[in-house]
Amino acid sequence: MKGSGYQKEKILRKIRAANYLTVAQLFLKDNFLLEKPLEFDDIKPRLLGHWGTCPGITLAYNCLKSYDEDIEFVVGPGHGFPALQANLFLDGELEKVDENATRDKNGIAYLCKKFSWPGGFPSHASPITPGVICEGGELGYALATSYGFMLGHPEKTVAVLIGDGEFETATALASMNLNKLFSGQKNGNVLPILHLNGYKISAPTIAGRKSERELSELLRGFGFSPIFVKATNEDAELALEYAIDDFENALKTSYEIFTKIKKGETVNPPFIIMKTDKGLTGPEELNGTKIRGNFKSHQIPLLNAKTDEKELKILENWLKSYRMNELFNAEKGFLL
Ligand SMILES: Cc1ncc(C[n+]2csc(CCOP(=O)(O)OP(=O)(O)O)c2C)c(N)n1
Ligand SMILES: [Mg+2]
Repeated sequence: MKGSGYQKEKILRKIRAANYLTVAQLFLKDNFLLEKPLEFDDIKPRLLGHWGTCPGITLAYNCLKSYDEDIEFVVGPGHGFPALQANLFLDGELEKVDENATRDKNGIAYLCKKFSWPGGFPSHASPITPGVICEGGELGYALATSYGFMLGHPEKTVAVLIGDGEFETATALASMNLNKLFSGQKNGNVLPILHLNGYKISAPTIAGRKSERELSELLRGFGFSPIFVKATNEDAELALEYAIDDFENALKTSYEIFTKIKKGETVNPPFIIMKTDKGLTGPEELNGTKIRGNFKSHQIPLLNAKTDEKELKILENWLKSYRMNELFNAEKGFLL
């Protein structure tokens, strides 16, 4: 993907639209634009999919896409497919290969109805996802795939998102050594991005339990230059705003390093640590149990939204929090 310049307001709007469409894919079988109050009948009969990783995928996707360099994006957490799908839909990439994915009301309905549905789209990234070279799904291979991809292509840069759970797999950890085998001078640039959301399926991650110093020293030991991007403000929208600034600076620093490497200077390649709450922008808690920033946001945070009034209302407020009416209208389409 090739960027068109860093315009923070634009990135924030796109992130809101993508997060809305992510939640809509996970939950809705009707009333996709909330044109009337949300009802039990609008909710899918069987709720499945992964929410927690999605906002981080969308943050990384849009910061990389907006940077003025040609960057390939490999997504390790393929279980966050609804986020990838939402972004590919909004960018018109899906419509290029699927004539039903029009960027209008019908296309939105199609996207949501067909997510994780027989004969429709799978729940995870898959070979039918435009541009996918690593499905995710089975965690571990994203970093190795990225090193393989840039072999013999000094003109290429590949940014690779690695979940902090994936980072615990033997394959991902062993792949951390590949920067010692492949020269970034003769090959393309690999930019690993650790998505430090602190949790895997139902437990904290080891990287999440390390101090910043311990994690930085671990990465330095593997021969990388660690750079932090933080979406950690209590207020989710402010968290995203600050993270976008951090991301732009991290990419500038990364490219300065890549330029030095290309000139043959001895310098460790960059490694971004993107720290976010798991399930950022999602519901904060349910019945006294923390959801945002906890493993409870990993899959479907409101499992009883089809039968429980309170959960339905939380879902409706969650969807409304993205203010989709400012981002889309039926006549003009997306206003992004
Ligand atoms: C090899 C492998 N083991 C287990 C799983 C099951 N699994 C699916 S998602 C997940 C947690 C991933 O956590 P993380 O990488 O931190 O991603 P996050 O959802 O937190 O962004 C696991 C263990 C898998 N997909 N692949
Ligand atoms: Mg994680």
